Amino acid sequence: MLEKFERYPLTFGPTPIEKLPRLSEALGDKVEIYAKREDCNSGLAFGGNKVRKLEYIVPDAIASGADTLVSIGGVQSNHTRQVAAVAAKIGMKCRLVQESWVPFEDAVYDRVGNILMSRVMGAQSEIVPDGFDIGIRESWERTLQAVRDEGGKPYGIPAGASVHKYGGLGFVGFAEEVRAQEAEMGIKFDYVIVCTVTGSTHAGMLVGFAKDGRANKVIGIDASGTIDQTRNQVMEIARNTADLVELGREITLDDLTLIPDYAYPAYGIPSAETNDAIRLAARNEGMMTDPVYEGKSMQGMIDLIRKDYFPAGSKVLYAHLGGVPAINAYSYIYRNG
Ligand code: 1AC
Repeated sequence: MLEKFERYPLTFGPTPIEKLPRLSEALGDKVEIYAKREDCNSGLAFGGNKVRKLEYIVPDAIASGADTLVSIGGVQSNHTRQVAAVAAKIGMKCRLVQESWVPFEDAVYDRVGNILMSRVMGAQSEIVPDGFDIGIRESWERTLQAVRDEGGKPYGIPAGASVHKYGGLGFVGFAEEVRAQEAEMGIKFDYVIVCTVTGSTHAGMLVGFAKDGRANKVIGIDASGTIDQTRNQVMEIARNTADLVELGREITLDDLTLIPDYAYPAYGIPSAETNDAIRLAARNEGMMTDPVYEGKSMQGMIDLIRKDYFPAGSKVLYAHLGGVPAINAYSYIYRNG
């Protein structure tokens, strides 16, 4: 589906799929759980799902003649950390707008984890007071203009690389990769679990799996807490991506499965159940997830298994998108494990 698009390799190659037998057993062996490890996809500052997306965006950035990547996210944004790493790798400057998306005040929230790495990699990171919003932001547009005013040539990458014309392509590639791995493994996944916030990871998967009739088997676990905006954004990106890859059919709301039940109490704040899910995966599989994204999709998957959402014997693929560096900013919660 992606042959006609230029790709700048930033990942190690296809990400591993591993079986999680102890987590499956801890949940009663009702389903077989596997994880596809996007968190181990690259040597660029711990990698993660945005690197896969940026592989299809970087050729456009280079072709534009830009000298500075300008992006945006929360203070502990994984996305901005990955943009900083990619900028360093391709020899561009990097300006990051870090909005105050999360009302959380760990003493070192703005000094560790993602933002620490972005700074070490040379990105100029500016913390601004604006609250959570997954859309196009004035703060980002101001920084694009500031780079121009200083004589630079900016290339804008919106939050999560999502509302970028090529933002969905990387995860169309994920679906194609899964199909190839299924053929090698001699199995087929019945469901894919993904954390959904800015939308292009879910949208890309939805389009990629639409090709074999599994679009609505991609189960998005909303972690934004702004479900209407996230739903609209996923649909818009999916439709744009379907046009780009010439899917050959309309994307409709029936293709979208997006579950709002696990985003509480707010974006970026883990519930007691999120923390239990993080510990269960860590203690049974040594697999770390974070309090903002993957802990919430882990919580959603665990709860859906417990509630028998999946027919017995289903093969469930948990897409581990990365994001663990943020856990350092929540150290007080996990001080005793
Ligand atoms: C929200 C895009 C997002 C991040 O890490 O900044 N996942």
